[in-house]
Amino acid sequence: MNGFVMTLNRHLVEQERLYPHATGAFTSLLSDIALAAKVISLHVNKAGLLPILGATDTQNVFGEIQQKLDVFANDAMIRSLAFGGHVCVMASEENEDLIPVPDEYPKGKYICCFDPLDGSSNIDANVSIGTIFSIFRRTTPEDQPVSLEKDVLQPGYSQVCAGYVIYGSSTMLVYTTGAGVYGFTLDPSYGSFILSHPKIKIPSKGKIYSVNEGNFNLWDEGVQNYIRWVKTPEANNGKPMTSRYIGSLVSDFHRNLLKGGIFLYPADKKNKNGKLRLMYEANPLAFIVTQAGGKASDGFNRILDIQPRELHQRTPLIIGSKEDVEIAEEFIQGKRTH
Ligand code: P6P
Repeated sequence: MNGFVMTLNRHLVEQERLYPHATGAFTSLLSDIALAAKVISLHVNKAGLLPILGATDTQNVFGEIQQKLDVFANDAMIRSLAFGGHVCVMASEENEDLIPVPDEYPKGKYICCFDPLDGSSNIDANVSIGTIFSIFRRTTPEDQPVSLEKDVLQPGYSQVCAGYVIYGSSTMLVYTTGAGVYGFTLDPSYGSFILSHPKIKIPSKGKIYSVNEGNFNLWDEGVQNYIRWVKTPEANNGKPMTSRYIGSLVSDFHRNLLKGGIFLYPADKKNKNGKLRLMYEANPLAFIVTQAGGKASDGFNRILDIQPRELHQRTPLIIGSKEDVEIAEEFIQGKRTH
């Protein structure tokens, strides 16, 4: 039909119709996240003009100086999710403890874990940044208090939805509910996310490797051997692979999702469990890449199979094209050295 655009809301309603017993709560929850994304996008894109640049004098749970914009983004996510009334608790990279839903709002059956503005150290340099989110369904009865262990610390394979928003040359929202990966681009003239990338599939083998090579001397030998190998003609049909590293997880991941390739943040002598967080970085991206035909592991185990022990748990992350991840795993596991 002329003039018909598939907006995120229309797509969600279309997906909801596939489930006769759906109540619409999930559709509304995703819309709450999309609203927060639009608010954050507006501020990210005006960061240079609004008194919102630069660091605050507060630190997050990791002792990282909070950029004003990530405090704003965190508040935007919390307010939109709490008001929407579809979550029973929230977890954010910026908050040490679980975030309860204020008593004045209804509580729903979902849990949302999120990194409100990943890569925020790049804000002042105008580098693309992103919001990452992961949604679980609560497992305990609604008349009982929410349980950190049973409701929140669920393994990645229990996610009912995962997605990210990338604030770049355009603002895109990419998500999966386990029935494929869909990408929507924000059209400011509509104020809506429009379906631009239906059924995203990651190439089985890529030409790009993405890692912070400044950590080379801190890595285990297996990782060092793999990064030596990617520079040999054997790695990419007679040529070395190409190095691309933005230093913003959502940007590096999104590029590889569309073009193919591998992103690594391995454990090292400085970060013994890696730097990235399981619950709101590795798990959601692992769900997405798996749905797109790729793979995500810590070098030994599927990310989605890891049983979380604590909210802000870190994990090594090897993620991207299936063949690339499997080759990297062989090196990391010592099964090959060249
Ligand atoms: P490094 C940004 O600070 C972040 O959390 C991710 O977005 C990014 O992939 C990683 O850290 C970059 O870390 O140590 O290479 O600067």
